[in-house]
Amino acid sequence: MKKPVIVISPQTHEIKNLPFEMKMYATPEKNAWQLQQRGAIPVMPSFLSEEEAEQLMAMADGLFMTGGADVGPDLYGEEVEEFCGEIEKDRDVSDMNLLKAAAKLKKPIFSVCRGSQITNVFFGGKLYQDLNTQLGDMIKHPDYFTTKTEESHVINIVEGTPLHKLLGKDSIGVNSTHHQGYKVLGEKLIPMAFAPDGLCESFYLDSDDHWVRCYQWHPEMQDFNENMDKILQDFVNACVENMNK
Ligand SMILES: [Mn+2]
Repeated sequence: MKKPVIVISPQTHEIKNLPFEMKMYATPEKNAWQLQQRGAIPVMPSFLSEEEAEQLMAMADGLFMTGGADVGPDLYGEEVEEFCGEIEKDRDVSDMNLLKAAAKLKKPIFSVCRGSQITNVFFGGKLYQDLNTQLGDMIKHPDYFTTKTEESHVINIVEGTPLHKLLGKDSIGVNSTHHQGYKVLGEKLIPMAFAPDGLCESFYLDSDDHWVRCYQWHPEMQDFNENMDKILQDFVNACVENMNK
């Protein structure tokens, strides 16, 4: 049976402890593994131009936007504040090109962590450059001391949203390794879940013909978790449906 092809947005990774410099395009193994074991063929390109991204997305059935460095505030019309983290400019450009192509061709988009933040920005949203500095006393979102497989905080799921329909639950536990967050959601983006401190943690695109689901946490890292299983399989199913259209 033919399998859906899913494009994974790449990041770069510096290999240390070599006698020469080596930078690689990379993605955590788990990103590819989660898609593959659910019946998809994951592919990871290099950073791409607008034209290249469109040609590639035309051959694919879905887009997985991965986590990583901070999104450049210039993309949402703000100055870089001192509390903003590391920015990878060429990655920002490539990510926006992939999103533009997927949106134009209406390929399903599934985004996690930084991927969800830049997806929000792509649709016209804005971000907090640092939650603790800009919002002060909140629950611990940059919870780097737990492993990503553990639950850091609860999220409350909005009734009537695709996530609520998918899981049939009002709240679940999620990991949390983000220090930035959605400040303003983009046009036609509807919140699906909130943290107990009121921060939006998930949204979808209000559209009949374009499947877009975004999560501030890392469902792909929470192994053997019934909720994350459903969230990930939901994406692969959307890609299969798109492939068979
Ligand atoms: Mn969080």
